[in-house]
Amino acid sequence: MAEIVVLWHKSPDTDAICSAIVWTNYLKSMGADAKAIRLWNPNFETKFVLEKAGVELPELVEELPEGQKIVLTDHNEAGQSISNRNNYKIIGVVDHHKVSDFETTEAVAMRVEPVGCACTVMYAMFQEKGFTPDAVTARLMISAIISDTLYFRSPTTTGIDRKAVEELNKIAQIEDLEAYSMEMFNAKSDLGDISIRDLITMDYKTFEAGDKTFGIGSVETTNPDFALSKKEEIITELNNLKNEQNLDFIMLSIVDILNEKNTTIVANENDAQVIKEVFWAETHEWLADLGNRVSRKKQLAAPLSEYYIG
Ligand SMILES: [Mn+2]
Repeated sequence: MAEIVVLWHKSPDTDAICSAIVWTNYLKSMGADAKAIRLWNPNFETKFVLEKAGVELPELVEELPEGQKIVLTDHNEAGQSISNRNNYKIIGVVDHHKVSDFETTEAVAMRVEPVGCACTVMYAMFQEKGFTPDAVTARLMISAIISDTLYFRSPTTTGIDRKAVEELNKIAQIEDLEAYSMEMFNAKSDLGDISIRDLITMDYKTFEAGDKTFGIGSVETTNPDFALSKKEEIITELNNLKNEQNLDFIMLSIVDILNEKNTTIVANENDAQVIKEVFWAETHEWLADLGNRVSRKKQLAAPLSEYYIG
């Protein structure tokens, strides 16, 4: 195993995987012996991005040696990370999420910024070191930013994300970014014969707030009807997952990327009540119209955390 292993998070999205590969390239260009490994498989959008970039998926690894030095990208919370994380030595984090239940025994190189994408944070760090990413690395960073910000539609988007894409594309030279973003979103929406459990957990995170734990899945798609047509099965599976994971609340948001609209599948009466209190939204036939709340981090997880912390 390499000296430093770079890890993405559970239910990885394009930023998780691209940021881990990008950061591995960064560490290597600093002379470090680093390697990204695969603990969880990519979604259809990320597969498309890697294929287009001509980048191989990192090697699948089931277990790491005890005491392995690890770097986390696009996450810091334990629940989203490799299990038994305390058996390893976290030496670095590059992220753009809230910091929570994060504890180390030694100092760690931690960089967290409130921008739209982990790759945007990395771009700033490249610049500070005077490193210019190669064309493939630049392409991965652009793809991650497009994915996380829904091509600048999400309210998590900052001017820094836009600037990063503009500058990175001088290197990557993607001819039509808008068209490329559509190809990415269509790839993500082409769910084929995916199982209901995979549909829910493909882009799924659990959060701790006070003494409560809740789960939020998100299906970002250009074809919301596909997931909505499976509502009944999804409700059953949401309740199963809620029981298995001992959650206080669960929801699955079907996010229509192009129309910036969130229709959320509600699993039971209890969760409908929470949705009413937190988002002021009524549930009809197990669906709640959550309007333009397309960002899980900013518009779903944050108000739910606030609600549970009180
Ligand atoms: Mn991200």
